[in-house]
Amino acid sequence: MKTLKIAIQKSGRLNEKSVELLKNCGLSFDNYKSSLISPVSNFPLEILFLRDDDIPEYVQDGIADLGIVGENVINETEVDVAYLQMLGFGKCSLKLAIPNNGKITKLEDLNGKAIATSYPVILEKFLANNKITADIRTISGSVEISPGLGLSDAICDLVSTGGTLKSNGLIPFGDVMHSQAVLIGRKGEEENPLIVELMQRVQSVLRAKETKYVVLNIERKNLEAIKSLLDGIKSPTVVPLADEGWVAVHTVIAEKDFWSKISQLKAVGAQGIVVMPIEKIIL
Ligand code: PRT
Ligand code: ZN
Repeated sequence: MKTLKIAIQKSGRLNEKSVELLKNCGLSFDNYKSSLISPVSNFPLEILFLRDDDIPEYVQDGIADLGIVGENVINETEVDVAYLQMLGFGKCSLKLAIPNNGKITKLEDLNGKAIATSYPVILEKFLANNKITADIRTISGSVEISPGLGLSDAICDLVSTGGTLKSNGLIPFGDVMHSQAVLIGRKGEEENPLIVELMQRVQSVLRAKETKYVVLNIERKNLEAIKSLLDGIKSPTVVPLADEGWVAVHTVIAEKDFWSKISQLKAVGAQGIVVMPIEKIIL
């Protein structure tokens, strides 16, 4: 079977998490910063390390079969690729931002203004959808300093913590798009058995990330109360303890509900709660 190629960012914000995801999928490869391509020793796959901007086109054109890249880059390059899996990292928003001087107060105030961005394609569509005509100034980096230099009246840039906007005296002024890293492939190739196998591995890693394994002790008489609180993979595993009145309950809990679930479990008498990370969940 033909060896697959997956393109990931060579260095930058998505590199570490992309490598970690592939390693957690059980793929064994060297992550040398100097190499552009790294063979996987235990799966028919090669990893291409690229600038993120090139990844969508490489996948669309078939140079790579798969890629991991931010949705913002996919939209900006206007490629036609299949979204195989949202990956939940690299989260950010493409936002409009303005100087805090009160000159712009509503979206229509951007008419006739200059907006600096590295995302002219996305911004142009957003402005057209909102019937705004502005002068888009494309800048490849340090967009946030352009209002201060008098180069623009507003900016449109990626924001995660908001710290960069704040330190440049800018305030967020509306979301253009939300973005996160996504695993992409070529359209029509989704049934390739190697891609299917890899997708199963990716999904089992993501599922495990979203859950914790929990073991707790409870008096047998409180077991029903606890069962109704738990929505594990199937019904929880119940193991008798040496003391006949007590049992140990093993289950998984969704990370997002974790703290509220733990207090509910304690409220119905759970004791000795042990929480462990899960490596993979294969359904
Ligand atoms: O070299 P290469 O071209 O591969 O990398 P790059 O420099 O183009 O991209 P990189 O590594 O900066 O970002 C890769 C991807 O990470 C982006 O395409 C987004 O999908 C995602 N991402 C997530 C971000 C951010 N968060 C982010 N905060 N990309 C950039 N930023 C920048 C933003 O441009 C601004 O300068 O961080 C600054 C704002 O951050 P806060 O935390 O101060 O708000
Ligand atoms: Zn880039």
